[in-house]
Amino acid sequence: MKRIPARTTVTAALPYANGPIHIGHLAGCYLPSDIYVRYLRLRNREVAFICGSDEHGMAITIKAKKEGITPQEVVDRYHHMMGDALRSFGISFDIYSRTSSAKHKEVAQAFFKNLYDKGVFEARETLQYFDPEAQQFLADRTIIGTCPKCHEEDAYGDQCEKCGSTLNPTDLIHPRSTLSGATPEMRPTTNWFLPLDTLAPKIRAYVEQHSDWKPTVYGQCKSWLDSGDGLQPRSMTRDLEWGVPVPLPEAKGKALYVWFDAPLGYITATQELFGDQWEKWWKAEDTDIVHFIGKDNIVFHCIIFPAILMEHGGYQLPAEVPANEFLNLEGRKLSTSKNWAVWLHEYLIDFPGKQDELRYALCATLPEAKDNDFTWADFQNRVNSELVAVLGNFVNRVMVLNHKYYNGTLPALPTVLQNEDKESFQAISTQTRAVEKALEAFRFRDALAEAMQLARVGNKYLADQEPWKKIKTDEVRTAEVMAVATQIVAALGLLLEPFLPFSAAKIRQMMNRPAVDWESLHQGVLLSAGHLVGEPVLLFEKMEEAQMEAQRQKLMYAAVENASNSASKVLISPEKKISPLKNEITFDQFAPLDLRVATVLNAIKVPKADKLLQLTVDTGVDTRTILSGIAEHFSPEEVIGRQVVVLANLAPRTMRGIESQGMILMAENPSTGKLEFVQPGAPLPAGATVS
Ligand code: B3M
Ligand code: ZN
Repeated sequence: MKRIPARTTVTAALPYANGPIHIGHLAGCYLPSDIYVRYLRLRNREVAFICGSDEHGMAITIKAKKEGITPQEVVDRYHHMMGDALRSFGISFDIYSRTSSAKHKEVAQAFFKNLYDKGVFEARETLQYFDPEAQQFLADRTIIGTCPKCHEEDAYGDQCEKCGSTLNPTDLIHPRSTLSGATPEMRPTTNWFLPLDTLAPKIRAYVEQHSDWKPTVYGQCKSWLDSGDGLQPRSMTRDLEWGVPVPLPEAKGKALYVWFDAPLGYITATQELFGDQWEKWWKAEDTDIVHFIGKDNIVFHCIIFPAILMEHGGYQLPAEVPANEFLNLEGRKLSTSKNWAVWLHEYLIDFPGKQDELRYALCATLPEAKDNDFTWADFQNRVNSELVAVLGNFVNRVMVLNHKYYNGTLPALPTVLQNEDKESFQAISTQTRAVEKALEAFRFRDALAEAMQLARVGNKYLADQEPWKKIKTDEVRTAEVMAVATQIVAALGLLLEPFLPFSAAKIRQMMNRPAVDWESLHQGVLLSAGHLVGEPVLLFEKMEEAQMEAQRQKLMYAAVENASNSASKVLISPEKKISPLKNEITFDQFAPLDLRVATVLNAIKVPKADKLLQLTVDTGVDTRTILSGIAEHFSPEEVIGRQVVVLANLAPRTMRGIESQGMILMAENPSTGKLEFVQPGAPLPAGATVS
């Protein structure tokens, strides 16, 4: 048995304030942390739920540069938007703070000074890329160049997004600055490094105490520790204007590394929340610190942050780090830059008041052990066949019959329970235990399924007992059945609270029993005979196919529009190799060509054919397969969702055993030979003719 701590400090990763929140964020950490915190509160455990905006780091500087505004303006724009969106979905933070505050600067600088004064850091002079035009050192993300592995031309200094390799800026072939386009040069600079190599034994001892962490989390930590070179010193400062200034006179123009200051943001927020009562939330031995994050943040929360806390001393180290894997959307990686996302603020407009529907669908598909896919078809199915057909239907039938037969006054339970009554009634405590067990182990999908199981039990009980028939022959038994069924509804109003807070509140309102006293789930009877229930309210509505189709269309169009915007960089080349004009043709020779706008629905590589992609396209007239010799220029990922122009009446041709039914029009860059798509200037319905 795990110990029950006196209090739990729950944090959810501080989202970067450089864009709105999407469903990937929600599924990654905000929904699970909220479910967990709501549950702890229901068990009367002392808990603080801490979050805020991460307002430093390169992503924000880059965004500001792009838009010609200051980083502060960027974070001011998104900070409120993000906090509001999360709260609208019922994410019940006790505080949503931000790291650009004066208070946070104080906290982060004091932490740095503490470690500095103890001699923890190693000052190191290294050579860094410097942009001679912009007159500043370049962060990894502001240098792009050719990837040494896959030869993608726009790989970042820390990573190639095309092939996924982790890179150092010096690995790039032909590096260039994204600030000015200049070729960067190497200059010496001093930064302060956290010597993770010498701290490794302590970090290892800490990590190995937690072999009960989720296998994905523990495994990632172990592989960092056990990798060939082991842990390497990591710089905790950067040559950067935007950030918490390094509190040393010799460090002018330098800021704390964002991953030094961001986790300390949890501590700042706790101080803001509790004033001078904050310390026990981080320092008391009977406190558990639990970090909810996405898998890309594991190393920072399980290795670097604990190392910082250890070296500072006096702090508890994170007890649990229930990180999730990634959520995909309609088969593709969610991406802010590619605009492939479902944004929370847009969902709220398209589906007003339907936050629980999204919470439900996401919780049921959380990427707990591996990456998972969100699709609108699955969303619709979960809403219609689970929320509407099981939960909504059960609650509604009970409410309607209570009013019809008893004017809302609850009849008494049977004095002697029949077997079916017993089983259904006992399901309240059985399912409650199962939910508790799953939540304590951070298994949120299972927990939700166990809670829904109670609604299924209720539904089946009604279907078997058929009170609507029994009322004609046996009024006494009907009353007993309705009493049992109503107890189950009342239990659902508590049991579903962590997952579906809006609907659970409606159920409690219908039950005329607003309290959320979880422990009563173990005591059996929740409502006594004679209790007056409230009016029925609608819990869920069916999702129509057309609504789902509209969402898929919206996704496609947003991605297509985004792709055509970013394709507007024009390359100018000194030597143009323009091909000569072909022989003249007449209009009558041109007219038979059936050219159409089509949308690429899917793309895969053709096995053993380096150049070919097999595309599935919607031509408006039909969905067909086209083979296109573009595999050396585009990955399948880059092609899906694009609008293209196809020659639709070209005679089919079989290549590599696959019939190609048409041709995609491509333009060739005369100076580089790179192929580009010919696409409409604005999104058009598939099937639009080109002439
Ligand atoms: N802002 C990274 C992210 O949003 C980072 C988390 C900080 S948690 C202290 O993925
Ligand atoms: Zn690459």
